[in-house]
Amino acid sequence: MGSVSLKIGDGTARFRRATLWSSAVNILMLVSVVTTNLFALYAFTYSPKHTQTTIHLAHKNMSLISDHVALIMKEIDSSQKKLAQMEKELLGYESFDLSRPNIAAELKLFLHRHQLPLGKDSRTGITEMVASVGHTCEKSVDLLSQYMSYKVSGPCPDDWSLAQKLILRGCEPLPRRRCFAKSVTKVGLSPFPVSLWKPVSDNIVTWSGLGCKSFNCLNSKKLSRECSLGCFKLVNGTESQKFVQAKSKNDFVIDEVLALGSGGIRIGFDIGGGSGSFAARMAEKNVTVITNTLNIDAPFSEFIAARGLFPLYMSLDHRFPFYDNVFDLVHAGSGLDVGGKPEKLDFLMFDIDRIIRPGGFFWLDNFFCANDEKKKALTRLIERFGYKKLKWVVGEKLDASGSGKSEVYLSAILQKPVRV
Ligand SMILES: *[C@@H]1O[C@H](CO)[C@@H](O)[C@H](O)[C@H]1NC(C)=O
Ligand SMILES: *[C@@H]1O[C@H](CO)[C@@H](O)[C@H](O)[C@H]1NC(C)=O
Ligand SMILES: CC(=O)N[C@H]1CO[C@H](CO)[C@@H](O)[C@@H]1O
Repeated sequence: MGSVSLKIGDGTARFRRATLWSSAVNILMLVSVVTTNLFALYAFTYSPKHTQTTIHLAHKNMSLISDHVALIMKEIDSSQKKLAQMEKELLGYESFDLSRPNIAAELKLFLHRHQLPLGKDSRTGITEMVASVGHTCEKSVDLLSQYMSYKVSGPCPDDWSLAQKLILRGCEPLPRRRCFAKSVTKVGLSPFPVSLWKPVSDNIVTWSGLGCKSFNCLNSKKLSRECSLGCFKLVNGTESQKFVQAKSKNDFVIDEVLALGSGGIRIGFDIGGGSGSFAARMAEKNVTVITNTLNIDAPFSEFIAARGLFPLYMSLDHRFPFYDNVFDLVHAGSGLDVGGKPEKLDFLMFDIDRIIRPGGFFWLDNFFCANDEKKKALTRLIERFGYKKLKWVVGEKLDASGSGKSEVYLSAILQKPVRV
């Protein structure tokens, strides 16, 4: 059991291993079910061949049967324990095995449990301090060890893309490190609010690990639905028209949405916010918006920060680090499409609901529904939350690639109800 290899090669290998493991679990389950049934059959059809048995013998037979049953129960119990153990290992819930070879010393040090000097803490009830690190990190322990190999108090390796790779594999939060992250001189930052629409210099961001080495290059790329062709072009492009000019009936403008909130919209959270223009337009209305982004194929975080806006570097697999009912508005587009099982979107939607205050808005902005079925599923999900539909627009647009196919988009302004 302890032989589960955590060495991660390419994704394919990992997938194959996962499949093998789950087949192993299935086979084990099957075998245990079959054996159990055979035992049971044997036990219950087990009858004396000679009919003129004495009560004494019958008793003996009875006790034999109960011995058998006890044996079966023991078997089942141990199979269940084995299964639970395998499941634990599959999910990566086992705690880190720090005795393995090639574990970075810094990782050991960071993860080491420290007994509280004064014993049990009366307020929290804990007796030892544990370092906060995503349990899924265990599945990428080799990459993690690489990440934790550095010189203490020296410069960190230039490895932000390794860190992001770990995050995308669910290793979040990452462990802390004791080295100095690579820094770039931020020359030419403008004061707020001029900074909101001032082009950002190529020189103030780290380009290592990225295909493009300039914003010009990025502007010619279709990075995502939120950032396609020119999302870093702040002047004379389409980026500056977003949220102030409606290009289709699916586009709502900020003034119109704020008017629905009659002055109560002051703080917001933008999910998958591209280069931060939603937050920029909101800032002009004195609404503070935090933009959630990772640096996938582009230095989004640095760009947003250079505009004088707040980037939150976190994947959508992570519970939002905000308290319940705090935001007046949450804005999200196709970035919400997390894929996988429907429950995955469920978990995300419940977390979004959690952070919106009663009466606050959820602005679903041009959510791309690959097909009608997906639109229906999303609609059903939203309706479960009992939001008031202040606006609800299903639109079709021609596929941007020019294939002539039309695509379905959903935009809505939903108001969270007061639940008692
Ligand atoms: C934007 O367009 C105006 C007028 O067409 C031009 O004067 C200006 O130089 C352009 N700015 C940039 C950054 O391209
Ligand atoms: C934003 O706040 C400033 C300072 O209080 C004020 O002068 C300005 O009119 C406000 N802008 C909007 C759009 O409310
Ligand atoms: C296994 C066993 O001991 N079976 C006994 C059950 O009872 C009959 C008599 O009724 C014996 O002949 C069997 O040997």
